[in-house]
Amino acid sequence: PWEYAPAPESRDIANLKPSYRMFVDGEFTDGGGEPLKSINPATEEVLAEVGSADESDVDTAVRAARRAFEQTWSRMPGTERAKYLFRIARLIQERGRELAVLETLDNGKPIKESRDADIPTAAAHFFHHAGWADKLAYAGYGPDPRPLGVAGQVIPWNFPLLMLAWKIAPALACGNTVVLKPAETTPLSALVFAEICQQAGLPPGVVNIVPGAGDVGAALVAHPGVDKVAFTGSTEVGKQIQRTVAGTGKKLTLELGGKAANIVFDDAPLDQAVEGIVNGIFFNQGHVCCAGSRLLVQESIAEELLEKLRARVRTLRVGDPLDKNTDVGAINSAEQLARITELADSGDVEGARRWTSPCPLPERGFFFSPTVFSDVQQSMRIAREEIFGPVLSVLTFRTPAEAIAKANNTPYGLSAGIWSEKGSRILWAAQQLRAGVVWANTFNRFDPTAPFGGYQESGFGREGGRAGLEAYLDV
Ligand code: TXE
Repeated sequence: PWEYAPAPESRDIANLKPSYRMFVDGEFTDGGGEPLKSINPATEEVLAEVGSADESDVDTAVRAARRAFEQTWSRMPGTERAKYLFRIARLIQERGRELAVLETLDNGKPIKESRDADIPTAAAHFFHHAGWADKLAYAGYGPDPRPLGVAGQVIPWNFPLLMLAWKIAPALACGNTVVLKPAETTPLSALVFAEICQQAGLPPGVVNIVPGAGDVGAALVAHPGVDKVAFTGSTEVGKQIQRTVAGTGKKLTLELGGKAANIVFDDAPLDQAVEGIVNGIFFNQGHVCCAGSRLLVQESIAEELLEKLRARVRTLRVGDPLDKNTDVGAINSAEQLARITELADSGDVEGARRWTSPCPLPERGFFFSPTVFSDVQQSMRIAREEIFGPVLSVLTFRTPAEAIAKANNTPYGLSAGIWSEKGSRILWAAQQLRAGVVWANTFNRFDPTAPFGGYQESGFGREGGRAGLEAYLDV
């Protein structure tokens, strides 16, 4: 079995400190909450202790954000705000290596993903929104769209820095100030981002970072000084937040779970589709809200496609996230590993056929083998519930109409994929699918110019593109 030998220099590259503190009103300060321990999920070792906020810290942060909103940020010309956002974007690039290694240590994702996807895409979001800051009058919302005020933002652990960028960049571009709570298992890159805000000379109070568990998120969402709430996380917590916010006049956007269908028609370019299926479910260990977790394949090609798919999955390397050759890293936490294991086991009990990649797993850390379930029925839990792990459920269909019916048979509606050589079929299917994002002959493509968001229980509101600005403006 593979031995984990953490490269000692990785801690230096990540500039890892023994402890981190919350960031409020331009200063790093001790929080009043019980400190968190951030764990490297690939080794189970403690990376750092992180000061946690309590309710009174949340109050201080919201007041600081309000002051900054009223006295500086909302009054500043867009051209000036743009300069700060450009500076932040450049600093993310300059500190990209440090951030990538830190993100991989804290989250467990393969270094090639944090290096090539998370960090550059986070920088791209700041560049993109810097470009909007002085052009809001051209966004199509009338000549004088106004910022909302203080944004309370709660993010998950699957793309810690990238989710922060999706939330903070548009908020700042539009003239809002921010109090953001990172997830309790991955707070480190958000606190390095706070250093970047200082380095960029951002006025105090414009960005505040309050680490903590769900109670800190709940206090932030409920705070009367917050004008807008943005949440990415589980559907269950999203529903709770919706109830908290109801009747308060706060604006709300929710980006929740998904159970995306990746549909392969009989005329699809199969080798290309196999790459897209693998990327769709094994990218970031499947900790992706828009993961292509249900493969719908036309019956006539199902056997051939599955054979190609298994051959490809066999070549995936599971293991040390810091190794540049690793394709599938560590599961973010013991809790998430337990959730994945329980749901996968339900697949066995309900009669699906499990196939597991033969790649040996490390002895320490939280790992789960890439898994493909075939003979899956729509009624099974593995076909209905979000697994949020490297587990693919394969279903078949005979006609295009049946493919659409099965794809839409879900309470979610975040994303979908279509594989076909026929343009007319792609356009037809994209029209029929109830999903906020539809990819054709590709999967998991993200770009700051493209709005992202869901239908139904996947939430509402869009992030990215012109539509994403709407969430942070009174129009
Ligand atoms: O989510 P939570 P968890 C799904 C995925 C996963 C499941 C559970 O299926 O298996 O959710 O993950 C904060 N008020 N997704 O438990 O609890 C919490 O501290 C305010 C999909 O990690 O929703 C963290 O910062 N905030 C998803 C954030 O919410 C609260 C990404 C997300 O944690 C809170 C993550 C409360 N009452 C999980 N309780 C996606 N859409 O990408 C918790 N939080």
